[in-house]
Amino acid sequence: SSLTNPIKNHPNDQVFELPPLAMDAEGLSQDFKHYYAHTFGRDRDCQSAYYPYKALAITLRDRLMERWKRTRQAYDETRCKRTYYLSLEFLMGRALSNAMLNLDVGGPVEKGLYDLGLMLEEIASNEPDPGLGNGGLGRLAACFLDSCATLQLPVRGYGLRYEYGMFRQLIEKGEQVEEPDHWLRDGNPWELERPEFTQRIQFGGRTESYTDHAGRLVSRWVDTHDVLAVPYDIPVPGYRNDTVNTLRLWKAAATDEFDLDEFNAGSYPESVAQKNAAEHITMVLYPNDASENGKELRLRQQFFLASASIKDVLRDWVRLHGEDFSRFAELNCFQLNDTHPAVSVAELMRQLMDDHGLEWDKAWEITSSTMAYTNHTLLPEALERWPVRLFRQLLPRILEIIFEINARFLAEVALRWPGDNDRQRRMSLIEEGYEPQVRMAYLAIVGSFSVNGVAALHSELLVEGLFRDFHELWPAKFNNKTNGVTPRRWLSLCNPGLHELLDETIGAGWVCKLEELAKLAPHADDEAFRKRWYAIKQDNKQRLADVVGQLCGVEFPVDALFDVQVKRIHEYKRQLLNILHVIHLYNRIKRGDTENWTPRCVLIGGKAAPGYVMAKQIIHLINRVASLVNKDPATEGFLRVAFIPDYRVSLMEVIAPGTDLSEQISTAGKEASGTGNMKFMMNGAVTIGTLDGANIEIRDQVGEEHFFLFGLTAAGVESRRQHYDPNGIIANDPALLDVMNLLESGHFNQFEGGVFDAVIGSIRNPHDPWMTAADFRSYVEAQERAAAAYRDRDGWVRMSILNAARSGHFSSDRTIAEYNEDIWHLEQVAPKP
Ligand code: T68
Repeated sequence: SSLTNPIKNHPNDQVFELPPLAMDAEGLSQDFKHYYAHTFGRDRDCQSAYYPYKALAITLRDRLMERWKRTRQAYDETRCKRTYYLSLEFLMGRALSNAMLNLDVGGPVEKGLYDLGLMLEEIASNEPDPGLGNGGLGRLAACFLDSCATLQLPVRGYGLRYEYGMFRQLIEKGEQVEEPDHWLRDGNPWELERPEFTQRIQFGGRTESYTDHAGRLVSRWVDTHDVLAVPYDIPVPGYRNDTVNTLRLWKAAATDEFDLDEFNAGSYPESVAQKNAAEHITMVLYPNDASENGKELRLRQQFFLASASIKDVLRDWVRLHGEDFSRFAELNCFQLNDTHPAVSVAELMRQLMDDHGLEWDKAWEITSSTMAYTNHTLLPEALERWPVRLFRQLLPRILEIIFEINARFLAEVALRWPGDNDRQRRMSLIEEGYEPQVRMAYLAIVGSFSVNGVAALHSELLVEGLFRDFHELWPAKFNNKTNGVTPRRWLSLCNPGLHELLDETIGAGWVCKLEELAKLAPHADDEAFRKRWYAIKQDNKQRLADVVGQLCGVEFPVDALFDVQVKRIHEYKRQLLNILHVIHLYNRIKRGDTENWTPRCVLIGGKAAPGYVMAKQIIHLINRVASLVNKDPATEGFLRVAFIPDYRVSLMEVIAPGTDLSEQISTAGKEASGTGNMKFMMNGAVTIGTLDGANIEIRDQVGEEHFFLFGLTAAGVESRRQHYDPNGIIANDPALLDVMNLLESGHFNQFEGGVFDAVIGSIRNPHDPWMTAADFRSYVEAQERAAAAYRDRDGWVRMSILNAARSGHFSSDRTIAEYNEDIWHLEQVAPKP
């Protein structure tokens, strides 16, 4: 538009001079009433429970808004270094109670509403739980943003504003059914649309060479089909420190141009319909947590995020520093959350060269000292490879740049290992073959100055295996950053009872210095303290039991051991091993082998990728076992089993505090880190687990006597593979044989012949990559130790306290401090008062 903003041209800042907003009960409830009645125009007759929530959300957002502006100004004025966290997923969870906690207005809000005759909890329950992520990787990004704001680090998240988040999971006849999650249907009070920062993103077209003004022969990208990227900003408040950082999510929108050829050919509707395709880019989150299916739309999403975010950063750079990029690398860092945004390496090169006129060497120096890459998996099926053909068609200019990066990189390899052609082939960014592919992890490594894994074991396995050649070439690039979770959401918010006891016992400092939980340890010997700890746990178990009752129709008595496994359903995570143990317990009950029995309630939850047949079969099996066990009168008082549908962030907020035993039972070497394990530990659950991912560090912290260890080690798994004989194992283990007999006789699928054949068959397969049978015996024994330990109530409570006390290391504040110390090197910047 040719009009300029009259406020911008106004000679003074009067317009922005507003008194700070009230933070007391009276002022808050005034605003609440104002928004409810005046802004949304509702009254007592309003049928929808959503508007009170919305009015409260806006009331709080106003308080964030003033701090948000001051934070932005502080970052601009100090010209500080910044980091951009690029992720296809941000699994933020609900924002309202988090905003109240961080603004420190929980008490006043509750009182203000109470004085109006309203219950805060009831209002807050109407907030949808945004599911813009699959699982651990997306939730980690959310915990990291929380810690960055709390540590006052200038970090901005960049992601996609999916219209539909993670699907909603229903269980029908024991099977998973997916339903679309239209979470934006009623609007989102936490987002601020910023159309003025819209970017134009190129796709398709072709490249052509031309001679630039300096006489250089250069390439350019032409005849493209462009899509607009419109940013929506979400505030990320720090804990009681006036910092509010930004999560910027891009929405795809069509340009208003028409395809003139089609238009002139008279196919107006077709020409307009094309626009529709553009908007599909941010329509839906891909629901795969551990495999890439090579869909074109997914690559479009990845490039769309990379291109829009980098353009946004470069525009800001030019605004503050002009076209001089000499200090760009010194003042900017991109952290790539897995390879999903790895195309950023080539896109930053492209923008620096094609849009800002830099030469290759200068652009490469900047790119390769600005990008940092975090790996989240060792599973080969999760490693991204994109067909060269797809790149050529969708991103021809980017492919040219990748080829050039590869040529220069391979020249470096040849210099270091002359004549080692096999190494060249192994390390090439392009995997040759019938369908040549771009190896995204290699692009990320070559283009980054830092590569990290997410737990000590994981980072070791990376440099010994998958990235061995690269580690040999650049050992200093590789490092570990063990994951963490935010103690604000995962202790303070989700466990108010414990929160209060902690404050009273060790002071309130633990919220931002979680190591201080160590001060709890001596209290484990204090009987009165243990009593209170136990009482809080029992209350939390009741809260969980109520939810299980509502959602599963299964009664969980709170004096039983609450044994919980919640996470995405995947063969490597071995929910199947868990259910084999349940069947074993059932078999014992039926045989009358119940002496010294510990009553147990087993809860399992998690989503299967819609195309993952085995995972869906596992869910089906769990549900069949659950209904048979629960309805058998023999199990009364001994065993209950439930599958909780639609596992998500807001459910975990009830589950973690109410759990006694945390199941972390992946095949060793397969779970990169795990983060649910940390949430459980913080809330006083004891872990039963393998030596995998961060379990190892959890056990190191809490001490082996307070952790139920079982199973092969990662090295043991690999050496066992050669001569793995599950059928021999089954034949020699009467308990496992009984379990297999029950399964194979169709006991759990009486009227559904064969439905579990694949899953049952996998246990007997000598090539079973997850080696479920190998760990069965040792798992059952660890479960027996756990059950015996639970019967000693005092001993268990002591263990529970020590687990929480030793969980300080797993705060994402510690993780982020390490990222900053070793990779980002940001200064803390506080907004002016
Ligand atoms: C998880 N990865 C790891 N991936 O499995 C877990 N993948 O061990 C780790 O604790 C966590 O990352 C955080 O580091 C994932 O969650 C995905 O969700 C994913 C999504 C798309 C494609 C591939």
